[in-house]
Amino acid sequence: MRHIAYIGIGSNLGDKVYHCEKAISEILRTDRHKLLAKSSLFTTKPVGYTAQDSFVNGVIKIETDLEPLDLFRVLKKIESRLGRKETLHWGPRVIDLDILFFDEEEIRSEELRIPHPHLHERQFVLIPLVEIDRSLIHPVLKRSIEELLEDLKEDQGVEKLQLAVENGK
Ligand code: PH2
Ligand code: MG
Ligand code: MG
Repeated sequence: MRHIAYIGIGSNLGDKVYHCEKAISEILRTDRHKLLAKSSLFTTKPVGYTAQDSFVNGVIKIETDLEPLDLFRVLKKIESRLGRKETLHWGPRVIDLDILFFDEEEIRSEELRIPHPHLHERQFVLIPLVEIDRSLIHPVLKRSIEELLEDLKEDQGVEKLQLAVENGK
């Protein structure tokens, strides 16, 4: 069975852009996933635990033949291969790979929650998502990504990264 998954990518340690790009290429190394869309990368102020460095965040949309728990485990393996250590909850990390949506499924197990329970509160997720699919409907909240973003009035400090290589410079 083919499924559609959206994956949130974040890093706030070391070469953050490199870690995000490396994670994306690791995800795509198998023929079990196909890249359907990739957002820009953004520099973002830390949300939650704020006494930490800024993040680089982005989102990809993939087609996958894995089931949610298997995809989750593959992402955890890639996180640890890239050097992620379990430290503070919401603390600094080399790489964080979160399943945001998986088809229209709702999953609430101890190990995994889909849709990601905080995505609708976070501009660092919604702004990249809007680039990919602004009319995507959150299957639990029944609102579009664009509407969820409009609901967040405060400025959470999300800025598009300008990469020199984008212009061939
Ligand atoms: N991830 C967190 C907590 N806070 N803040 C930003 N800006 N970006 C993140 O990816 C992030 C965060 C927990 O996963
Ligand atoms: Mg996260
Ligand atoms: Mg995570």
